[in-house]
Amino acid sequence: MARGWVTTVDHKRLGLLYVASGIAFLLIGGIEAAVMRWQLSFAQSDAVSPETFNRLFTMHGTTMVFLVGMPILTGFANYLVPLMIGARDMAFPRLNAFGFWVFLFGGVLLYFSFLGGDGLYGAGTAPDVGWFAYAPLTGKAFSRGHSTDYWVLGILVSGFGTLTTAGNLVATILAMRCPGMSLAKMPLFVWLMLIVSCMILVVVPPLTAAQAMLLLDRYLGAHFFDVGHGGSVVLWQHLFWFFGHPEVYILMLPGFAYASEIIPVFSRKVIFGYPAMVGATVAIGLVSLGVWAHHMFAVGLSQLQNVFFAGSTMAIAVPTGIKIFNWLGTIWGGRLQMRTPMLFCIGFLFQFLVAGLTGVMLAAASFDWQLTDSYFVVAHFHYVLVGSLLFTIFGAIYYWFPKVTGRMLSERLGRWQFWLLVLGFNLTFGAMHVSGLLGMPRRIYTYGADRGWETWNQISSVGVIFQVAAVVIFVWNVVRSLRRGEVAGDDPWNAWTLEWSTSSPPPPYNFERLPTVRSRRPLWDLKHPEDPDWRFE
Ligand code: HEM
Ligand SMILES: [Cu+2]
Repeated sequence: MARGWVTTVDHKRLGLLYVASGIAFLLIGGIEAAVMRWQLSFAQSDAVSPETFNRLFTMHGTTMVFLVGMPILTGFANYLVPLMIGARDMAFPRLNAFGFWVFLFGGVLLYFSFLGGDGLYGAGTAPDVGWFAYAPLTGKAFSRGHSTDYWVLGILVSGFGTLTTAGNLVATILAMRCPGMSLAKMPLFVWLMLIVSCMILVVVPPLTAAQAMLLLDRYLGAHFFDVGHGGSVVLWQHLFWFFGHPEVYILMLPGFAYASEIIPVFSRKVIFGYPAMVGATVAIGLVSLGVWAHHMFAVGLSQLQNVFFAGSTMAIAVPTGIKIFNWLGTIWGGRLQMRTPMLFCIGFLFQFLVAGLTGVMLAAASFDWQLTDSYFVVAHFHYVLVGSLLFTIFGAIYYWFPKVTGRMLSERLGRWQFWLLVLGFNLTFGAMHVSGLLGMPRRIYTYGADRGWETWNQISSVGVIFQVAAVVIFVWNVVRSLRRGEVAGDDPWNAWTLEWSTSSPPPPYNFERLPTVRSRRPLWDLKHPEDPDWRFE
């Protein structure tokens, strides 16, 4: 039984292994966040030492981005893309398995840092340089032990797995579609996974190259980032953020994909503006490669450079706005069914709007000069990564859980989870905007009682309690539903993409006979051959 999961090359099983690993790392990253929030709840607190706090935010940020966001998007893509395009598996099943185990090995290696090494300050040698590991902090002069090496090797190795799977997805989507499924008939989910995979293939190698340069600096006497010998610390920032900013879209676009599949089904309408949605995604993919230095407005780039990157960053709001407009256009006039997947998408729409607006504010270099490295920025990216991404991930789990397991998750528990998460999330990160505007810098392990930040930090920490309760209800809902959830049947939501044409769970070979597709709603065509021109139910 267990052996089957270790040796599997089946895309569905590998998809589930990715998602399960991502959720396990989410719980670990969540515990790290809760400990930080406990430390920051009171002024002058010494619940944890400054060194440990540095390791906590470094591991939290690194885990959430590389070991939560990445595997969960890869897992959903792995499970759903072959089913949605009418294929039996990915183009390269063995490479797919290789990709997963290499990814997991990288993640475990990163966490081995807590146990290994020189143990200078209690928490082993977990990395303490922040998730973007700026030079010269990462040089041997300031990072003597192996903590930074674990950060470099853990991400480099897991990144290799991510790269192979991205290549596999591109090959699968371009070469494995069933008869009749032209690019213009692909589900939006598949389009977004194609663009995300292309972005991964473009931006992960520069990060890998920068990490190799850092190892050469640390062990073979190179000077890439060593200003004393003609190197440049700003070079690291350019290389890291050339990866880092597209990375946040690599994380967020799958969330857009989940919403673009869920919102139409629960509005009983087709998506508004399919071509514009595809176009906007391509635009986001391209423009996001040209905004990276908005993370470096305070580094001392030239006026012209700052103006260019401020402009390009504001420009990305246009295609993103088109997407929000099209989701609202889909909901407008629809017969809404407020089931849990839809609730999470509605929550996403509101919180993503807040994230987008503060993003546009921070794109103005002069405004960013006041707030860069403050809790206003921490609030902004958590409205993206938690308020938007995590909400769409929960929506996606509630939507596709019946297909994967054959059982429904409890709607009642789902609603409790949703409303507790909305309350907790907005308390935690809403209050952080104020702490930031009041001047609280990020990455400080404590602060003076005279700063006026304590109340806002306590509101943030109380919010975490509600978030923890929501996650506990989620875990209980999954465990309970796996055993005695309502039987789902093949197509519980009356949807129209091909994964719902298979049994729940799908058979190992996916399709007895490969389907033939003649529209963007292949399952609807099968269910309603008499009504080829269906638009509204
Ligand atoms: C769910 C509850 C969460 C809470 C309470 C939380 C809390 C925090 C806190 C307190 C910090 C440290 C801020 C500082 O000292 O600078 C932080 C940093 C960060 N968080 Fe979260 N976080 C949560 C979820 C997430 C998620 C889901 C993601 C990404 C998917 C994420 C990504 C990050 C990143 C990238 C950093 C920056 C780390 C650094 O400065 O190196 N967080 N978070
Ligand atoms: Cu950015």
